Amino acid sequence: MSMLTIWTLDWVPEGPRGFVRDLRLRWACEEAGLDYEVRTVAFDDRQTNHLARQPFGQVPYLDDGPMRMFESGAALLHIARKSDRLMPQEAIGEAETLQWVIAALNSVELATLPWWFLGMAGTDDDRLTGWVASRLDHLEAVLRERQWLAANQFTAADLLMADILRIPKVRAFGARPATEAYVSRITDRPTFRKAHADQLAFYAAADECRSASR
Ligand SMILES: N[C@@H](CCC(=O)N[C@@H](CS)C(=O)NCC(=O)O)C(=O)O
Repeated sequence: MSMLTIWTLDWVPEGPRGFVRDLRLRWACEEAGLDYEVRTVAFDDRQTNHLARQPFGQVPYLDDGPMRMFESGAALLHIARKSDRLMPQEAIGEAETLQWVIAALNSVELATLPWWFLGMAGTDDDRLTGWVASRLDHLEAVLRERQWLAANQFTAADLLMADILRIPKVRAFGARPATEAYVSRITDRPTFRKAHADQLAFYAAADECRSASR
């Protein structure tokens, strides 16, 4: 099996550290027990320096032998297909996992990300806040009834949903005990802790390179 290569930015400011989405892929590889390396593209001219690989000038993107992918959700599913620790191989479990991966991206992050972004810019919008509250309340009702989203086991869907929900502003928004227990349980996994620590260490080392070269 070829070594997976996860591409990310060679440096980012403090704010996004621990949240750059290469973490989703590092974490998935850790869960699946797959070998991977992390390679970088320059932060400084990121808008244009890798458009051939990621048409929006973003990261992460993934190489798997001759295969090239962008979008963290797509790359996560690609990795997940390699291991039943992330995606059950039987049809119903696989369908449930796919469904909840798309729900995480398209029903939860679709609301939380612009809400977070507008909040950072100081232009909160009450309608958006209400929409986020509604999505999180519905999810809370689901998580009150079960430990995992799909197939009665931890899957790529939990990895992704927890990664979306662990954003501090989302986590602090209202009391949703089942959701909080879910996020805590999942981010307590040694695989998450390793991927997270590795990303922080990677950018700490990048600070040193950057200050030495300036
Ligand atoms: N939908 C994309 C979003 C990727 C994304 O937001 N990447 C951020 C890092 S986590 C980025 O590259 N930001 C730099 C920029 O947009 O200039 C995915 O999930 O892969």
